[in-house]
Amino acid sequence: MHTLPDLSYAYDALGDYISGDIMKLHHDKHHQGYVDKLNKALEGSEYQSSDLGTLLTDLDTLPAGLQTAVRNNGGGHYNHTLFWQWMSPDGGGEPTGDVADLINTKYGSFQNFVDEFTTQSLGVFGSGWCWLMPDASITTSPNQDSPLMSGGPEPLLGLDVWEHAYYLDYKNKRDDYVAAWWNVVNWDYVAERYRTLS
Ligand code: MN3
Repeated sequence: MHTLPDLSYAYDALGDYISGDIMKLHHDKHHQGYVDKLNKALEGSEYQSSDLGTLLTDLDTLPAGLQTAVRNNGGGHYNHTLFWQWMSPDGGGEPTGDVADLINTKYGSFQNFVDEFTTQSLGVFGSGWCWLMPDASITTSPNQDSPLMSGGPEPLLGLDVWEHAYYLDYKNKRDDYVAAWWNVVNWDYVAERYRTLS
């Protein structure tokens, strides 16, 4: 059984950047929905206790009848579990150390990176995610797809650009949401991932 992880901070801890109303809806309803539908899809199958990352990496080898449910709901569970950790009430600012070096080497400056990541986030048509990968490249995925599904490594950082992530606070203004999100990015967690993934 897959379970919904608790947030490590209060629903309203991200202040005006992302409201408690959004966090509660996003975590308790949307993420819970992915977990419930994933469990329901896997019920009675031999994949019931399989590791989620393995299911996503090996998506193509699953029975055809399971692939869509695991792609959408397993991907949703996986992406959101990371997303809560990519934000923190103590977040924002700029990365330091190895992550700063990685970004500066590729983009010249932190601001250039922010501009490029923002541009790609705004360019996602409909619902999806924007990712910073361990090689410093920026990629996007539609829906709840994860870089794992295309055989890629795990992302260092990701941003949910589904409307459910911002509509209550920002209506249709994804650009305002992305601009606000930089103020809560948990660079300590990104650094921890970089140490283990690279
Ligand atoms: Mn979401």
